[in-house]
Amino acid sequence: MSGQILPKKHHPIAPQAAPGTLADEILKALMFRVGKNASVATRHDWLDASIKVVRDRIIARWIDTTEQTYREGGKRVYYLSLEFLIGRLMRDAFSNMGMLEEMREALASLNVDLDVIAELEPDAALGNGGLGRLAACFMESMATVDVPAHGYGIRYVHGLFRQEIHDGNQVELPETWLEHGNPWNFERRERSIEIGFGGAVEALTDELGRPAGHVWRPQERVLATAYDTPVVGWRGKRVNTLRLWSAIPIDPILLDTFNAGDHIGALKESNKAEALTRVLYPADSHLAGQELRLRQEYFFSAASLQDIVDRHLGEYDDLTSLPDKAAIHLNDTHPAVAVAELMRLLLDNHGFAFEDAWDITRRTFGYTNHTLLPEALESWPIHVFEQLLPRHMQIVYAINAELLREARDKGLDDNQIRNISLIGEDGERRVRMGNLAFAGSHSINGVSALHTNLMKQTVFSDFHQLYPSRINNKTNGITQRRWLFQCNPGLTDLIRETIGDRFMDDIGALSELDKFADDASFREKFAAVKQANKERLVRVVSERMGLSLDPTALFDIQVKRIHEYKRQLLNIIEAVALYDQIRSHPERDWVPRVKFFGGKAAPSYFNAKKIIKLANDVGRVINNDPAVRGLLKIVFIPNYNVSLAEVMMPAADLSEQISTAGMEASGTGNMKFALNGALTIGTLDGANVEMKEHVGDDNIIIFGLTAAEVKEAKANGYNPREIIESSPELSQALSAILSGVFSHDEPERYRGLIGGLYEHDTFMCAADFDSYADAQRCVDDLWRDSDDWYRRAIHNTARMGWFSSDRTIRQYADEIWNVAA
Ligand code: NBG
Repeated sequence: MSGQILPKKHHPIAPQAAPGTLADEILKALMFRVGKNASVATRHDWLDASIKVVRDRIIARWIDTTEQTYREGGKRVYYLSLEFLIGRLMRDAFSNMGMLEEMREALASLNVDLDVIAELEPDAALGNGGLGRLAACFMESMATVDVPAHGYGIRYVHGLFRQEIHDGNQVELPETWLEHGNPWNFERRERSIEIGFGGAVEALTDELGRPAGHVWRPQERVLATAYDTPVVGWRGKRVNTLRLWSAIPIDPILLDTFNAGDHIGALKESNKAEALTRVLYPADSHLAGQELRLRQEYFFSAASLQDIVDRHLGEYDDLTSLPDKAAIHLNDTHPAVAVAELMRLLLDNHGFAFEDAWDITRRTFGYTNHTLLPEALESWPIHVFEQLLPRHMQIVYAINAELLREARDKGLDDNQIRNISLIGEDGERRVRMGNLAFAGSHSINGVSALHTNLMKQTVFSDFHQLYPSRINNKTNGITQRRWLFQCNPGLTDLIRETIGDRFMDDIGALSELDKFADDASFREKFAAVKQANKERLVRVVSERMGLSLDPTALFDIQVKRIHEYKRQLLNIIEAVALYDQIRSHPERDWVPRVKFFGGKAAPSYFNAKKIIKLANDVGRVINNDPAVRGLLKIVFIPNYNVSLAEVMMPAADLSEQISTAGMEASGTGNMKFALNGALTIGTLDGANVEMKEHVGDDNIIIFGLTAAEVKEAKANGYNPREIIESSPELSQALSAILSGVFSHDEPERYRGLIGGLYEHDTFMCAADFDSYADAQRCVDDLWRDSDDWYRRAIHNTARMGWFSSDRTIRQYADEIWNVAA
């Protein structure tokens, strides 16, 4: 609850500030824009007033940059994404405007602690995980490297659910980030766009009875209203716009129905419209499948395209020049229907011939693929698609005819043609959104070198043969402003003291830190910063969970969505094996470790929820066993989100990036940890491969099968039972779990999850177990030599500059969008 900063009786006189100072501005904002006097202001009021003071300066730049973009007439980037996992914005904005310290002091002079009010800002969780957070990092980097860009998405009323753990189980509760309003949002009622669904298509003829195009007559309509958030780049250079759409009914109330006495029925339309943008689908790398999801996808894609087209026509005569002035980017297949929508606008509203429309479309769109997991590849049953978007269905067929003709001309065989078709014919006929996105784009990129290569060999191999120059790689990145400067001020200050400020504008200069790895006094300071960050995490765990932890132990962290391919299970099984070893060999010199887990499971993902329960069960037993003497602790921190990540990344000694090779497209948490000086234990998967190249083989701990070996093992009849039986440690750990050591109340609880590993270990936990356990003991050895450990940790920080999203965005700008950066 928002309390008062000071109890009223001690505070009869409001704090004063000299005229013209920042503190005075804050007081004025409190008075005239929040409507409160300092003596009665709540913490939320102070937060609101502080944001408004800085916001004014941002708006001034926002208007400047917008005018400048219009004046220069350059190309703009439009980043379409169903998810933007932005988290809190205050620190980001203050810091990028260079006002963080000034604001801190001004507030302190008014007896307000900036860190305390910062905690009250809601964490905008309009995304699930890596894909949504990447979009947020990209927005900040585009503003920083001066790319004129708009992000387009949905303003969900409820973002990703809040997770509580009750008795070891995940419980999902609604997230209400808009409860106190949102000072970063500007509602643009004037920018309301009508979006249609359903209905029928009319084929027109001219006076001589010849075909003259089509009109779609939708049966349902809703309005998309824009909410804009300014996105400030580093040093406030450029301010771009994140435009999120909200659905509102065209007729808020059906008065006739109401007057006839049906009060609930009168609100039917209104409820239906509002349901569209009410919740974010909580599925990560998994197909949501429901019609409402397709409605969301079309709703925001269509609104965004209308906006883009209107802006273009406000400046240019017609849409022929669209590809020269607009680069529209599809963040995964979620907005892929935009390809058909642009075709519809060009054909039906602007009279283009099919070939010309198709040429404009393909030159305008780019598409990023973020996963190869078959269960995540979106497709829609023809009847669902057709009923909701009848005109788009016709257009998809027309595009498909053209595509398949081209493929046949180029000599692709029947099987290949089946694979590239926009319509899947196995079983129920479905529209394949990945194929639509591919066909409609001039560039298709993967998110790490390995993932891009696998894309060429697997999902898009036939497309790759047809269009060999379209697939390219853009390895992901993270913004160092949030993921170093803001979340780790201690380390940032130490780096500045050591190598100066240059790295803050040119992250490449971070490499100057490398040589300090051999400087004992620097290592000591680096270690002290890490220690302080670990203590901060210890405080958070103590406050939230009432657990006390030893901050000198090795902090081993795996935080990310819970997914079988990410193999939290492998980590837990190894912890169980270690537990057994500690009990059997108490005389050995065990390294004290705390294993942290955090992450949300999709509400319908049964096994992922079991994994959460297992982590909690195992933790309860180990943490309370006196024989362990506190040498091993297992902590599952509830409700992992961006704000918690900001505390955890700087506090890690060891980062767990242990997915089955070939399955994690890139990963970005891996980058955040390493930048903050954690060593990675990981497989050769996703961007880990490139991280190894950058930080050096000695500074990362790699284990397990490679992607090629996983494929080969599977092809050769992988037999997990055999492997389990030949590994005493693994067998023992699995038997312990199966026999109910961690689930006395329900001994059979893990029969499915663990018992299943013997028969079909899809994610190769058994195959990689011994190698993983060896790697963990190797980590223990490294940790024992603390000088050596920190030497490696420093190399990690110093060599991670390449993984900045500024680098990624410059590559997109240069190689895909063709805009200056
Ligand atoms: C995720 C991948 C991650 C990757 C992010 C960002 C989806 C569909 N994909 O490995 O699983 O880092 O995208 O590219 O969420």
